[in-house]
Amino acid sequence: MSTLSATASALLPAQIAQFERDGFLVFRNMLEPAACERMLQVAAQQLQEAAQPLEYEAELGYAGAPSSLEAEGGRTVRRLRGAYERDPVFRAWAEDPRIVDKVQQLIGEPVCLTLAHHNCVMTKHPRYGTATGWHRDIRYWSFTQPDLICVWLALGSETASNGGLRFIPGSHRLQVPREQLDDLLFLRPDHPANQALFAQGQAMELERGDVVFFHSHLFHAAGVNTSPVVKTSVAFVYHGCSNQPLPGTRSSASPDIRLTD
Ligand SMILES: O=C(O)CCC(=O)C(=O)O
Repeated sequence: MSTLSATASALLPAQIAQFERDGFLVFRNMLEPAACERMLQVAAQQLQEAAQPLEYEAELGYAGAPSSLEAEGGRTVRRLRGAYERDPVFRAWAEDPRIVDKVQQLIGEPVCLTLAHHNCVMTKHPRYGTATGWHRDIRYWSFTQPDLICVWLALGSETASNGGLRFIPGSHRLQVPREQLDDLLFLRPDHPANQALFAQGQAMELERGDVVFFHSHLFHAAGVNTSPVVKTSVAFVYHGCSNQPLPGTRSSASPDIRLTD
């Protein structure tokens, strides 16, 4: 049985119940402004240098993305990948006991960090940054159990107008028939049965230093950035150490970092 470190980061039973019910939990002002500022500076510098590994909007190919890397806006970055190894400030955040202790309580066992996907600084650019349809993040991973937790840190204000996240509370517990999803596992915008789900979507309003924990089965989406400023967030994903990546998948091809005993 692993123990929580002696920090003031334990969750209340009501918070655990809220996560189980809604599939997400928001913590206001969790990271200090100076650390957020340092991360923003590093991200801006590495964007400027186009420091690899990067993921471009053109590679994702969502609606409205540049048609190729050579097209106008083709080098618009979606993710600064490999955040854990980009700079100590990101690694320290990924391993921050305030996160790890909470994840451990939510999943009830020792915590591992997967570097297989997310593990990134997410940017949403005013031009060429695209909206993301309703999806579950579990599409990115292959684990024994579909129970991973994304920890999303806002480095600035995130609202509906700059492409902030939207969640469908409780949707992590829904069984959704395959026909309501498209080939990439997005909820089909035109499917009649999805309309009631979309109507339940709630915009997350985050400020610098706010953190949201959400379950990998929670349906979420995000819009475009109509502000003049790049929206920048940090996303790491955790799982219980007994929940192992499936052999031969992308999830098992990247390191998994054990963060608790
Ligand atoms: O910022 C966005 O557009 C959504 C990000 C997201 O949900 C994802 O990449 O899985």
